[in-house]
Amino acid sequence: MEPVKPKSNRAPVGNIPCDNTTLNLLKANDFVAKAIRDRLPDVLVVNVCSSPGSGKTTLMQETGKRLRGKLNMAVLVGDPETERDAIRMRDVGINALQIVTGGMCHIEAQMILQALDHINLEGVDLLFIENVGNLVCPAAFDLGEDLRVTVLASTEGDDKPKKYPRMFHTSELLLVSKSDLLPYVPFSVDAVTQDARDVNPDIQVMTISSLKGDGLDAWCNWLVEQVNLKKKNQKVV
Ligand SMILES: Nc1nc2c(ncn2[C@@H]2O[C@H](COP(=O)(O)OP(=O)(O)O)[C@@H](O)[C@H]2O)c(=O)[nH]1
Ligand SMILES: [Mg+2]
Repeated sequence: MEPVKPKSNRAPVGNIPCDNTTLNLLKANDFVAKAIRDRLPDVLVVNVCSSPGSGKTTLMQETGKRLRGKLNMAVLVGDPETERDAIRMRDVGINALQIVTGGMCHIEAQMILQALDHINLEGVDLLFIENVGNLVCPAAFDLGEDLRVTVLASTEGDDKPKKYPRMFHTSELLLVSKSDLLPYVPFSVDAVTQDARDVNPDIQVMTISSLKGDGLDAWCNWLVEQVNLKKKNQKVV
């Protein structure tokens, strides 16, 4: 698989075209995102986005269990309030730190940069950011990640990519979660794949169930491959 372009190579986000000029509203965030990339040259950073409840934390727990002994993983997890998700992850032995946004609906790069001083990343190959549950605002904020993954549960409807296009446009991978519920809900994986590819022809799609384990080997193999690609690129550079 081709190495994926970093977000910084993409068209800048947060631009409002005016008559004769463009206001780069998110420029400050992009500077901080670059500082994060510079600070983590050999750690693969994956920003996991979704609506609340699509199964991000459960996926982190299951991923941590499966990657044990293969990769060293850590998670920064954002929520408007509570430490619940970090506690759930630490309960299964994952190195996790909660970012409480104080009501904010997304994580900004500055929060990640500050959090890096409070988590031990020695020997870590893979740093997940579990973003605040929201398919709108997080899409606009580059967090210095290498890859963006959007999780969409089978219970959320297969019509979301065109309603929330920026999230799908800026993601490398769409994970259709809760596949164990597909027999019970009106959700077509083919339809959501088509919708997502209309928005972003390069997006990859995988179907998983963290509850039953379906698709998790393919997901974990993809992560290992991406970590290796990042390390190789590092050597080449
Ligand atoms: N049926 C089913 N339920 C799941 C699956 N993954 C997570 N859940 C449930 O979905 C709810 C939300 O999960 P959570 O991981 O907290 O989602 P988050 O808000 O995106 O972090 C919880 O009740 C989970 O047990 C799955 O693969 N299948
Ligand atoms: Mg969560």
